[in-house]
Amino acid sequence: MRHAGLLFLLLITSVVCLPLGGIGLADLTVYTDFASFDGATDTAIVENFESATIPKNTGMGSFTSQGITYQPFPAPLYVAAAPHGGFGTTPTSAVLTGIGDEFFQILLNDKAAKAVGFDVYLNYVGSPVTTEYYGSTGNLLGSVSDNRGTASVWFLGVLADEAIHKVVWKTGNYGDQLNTGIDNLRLGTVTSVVPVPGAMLLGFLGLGYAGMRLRKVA
Ligand SMILES: [Ca+2]
Ligand SMILES: [Ca+2]
Repeated sequence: MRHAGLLFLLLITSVVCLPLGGIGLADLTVYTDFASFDGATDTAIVENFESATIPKNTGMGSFTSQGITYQPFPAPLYVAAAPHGGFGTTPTSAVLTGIGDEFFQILLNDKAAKAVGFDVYLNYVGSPVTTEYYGSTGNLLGSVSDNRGTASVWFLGVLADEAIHKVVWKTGNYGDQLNTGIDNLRLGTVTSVVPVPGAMLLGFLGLGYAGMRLRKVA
């Protein structure tokens, strides 16, 4: 399959915060367009933050929805009902963000999955959002620094060699006024891995990686 230059896959492996003891690095494959991610996975949206059981425009501590737990560090979580200002691109539906700088983690619990994706909202400031992906023992599988700007709602999807149990979303600098956030969290399985055309778009898309290497596709 072909996706005209927008497709690239990367393996990223963490170079920081790994536990001692010779545990092998797990590989992450990163997608920035949904069509390519969808071609390599079988996933479904498990959370769109629209449910009436999720309060809107209200500071919240931890909450659980659809078996998934959302925890702030420590500033309150906030599900912004649309339309809501502060994002680079104004959401058209409810989006998970935070009061103050957005810094939260998502515990997938018994929905841990090898394929995880979501929509990404960034802000005007241009400070990157870092997402981190953890395995069953709290092992860091990899991280992505996302600084694609405000031109769109972006997609970010990762595939891992082992189930992802936790996703951490970190941003700082002006998050009290300018929001970042996620929507349409989707989980599922890996069905195939498609070839990598190259990494030339990395700088263009403003993505950074910890310990990047390209995957050789069988
Ligand atoms: Ca939504
Ligand atoms: Ca905020």
